[in-house]
Amino acid sequence: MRQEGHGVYAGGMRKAVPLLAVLLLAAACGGAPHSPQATVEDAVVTLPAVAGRSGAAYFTVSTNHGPTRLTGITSPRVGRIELHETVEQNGVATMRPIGEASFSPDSPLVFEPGGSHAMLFEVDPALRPGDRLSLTFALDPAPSMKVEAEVRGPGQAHMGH
Ligand SMILES: [Cu+2]
Repeated sequence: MRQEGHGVYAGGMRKAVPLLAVLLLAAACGGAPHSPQATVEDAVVTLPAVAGRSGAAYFTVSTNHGPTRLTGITSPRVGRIELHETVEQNGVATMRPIGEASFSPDSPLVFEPGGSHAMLFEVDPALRPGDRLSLTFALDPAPSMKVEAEVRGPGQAHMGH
């Protein structure tokens, strides 16, 4: 990022995503030659099968720099989001909340059906398949990442919910 571009860049970003703009500027101007930066890909949200039940989110997070932790996810249209892992007990797959999830440049974090996933509670009932849902990933030490997840119907199975 070139020095003379900063003012224009910050002004353009301020209306839409002020926090992200600040973080990006901090990353660009902080002086660290290799600032941690995470990337969220393939973010998909499946809606609750029945209104009022939980939905789920799946995604892949990678980083360019050292051990990184995903410490939470928030969305303006979801009341509460938990990180869950799926474990097999006595031959039955069950899930349990985890406070955070770790990954590294060699080993991206993959949340997928049947494995680890994010559970969405109190999902905005106005959300429809084909919509986009804003998710903000809280990361450490990489700056937070905001993505627009693809919203799908409940058919894309999430076993056990
Ligand atoms: Cu779950």
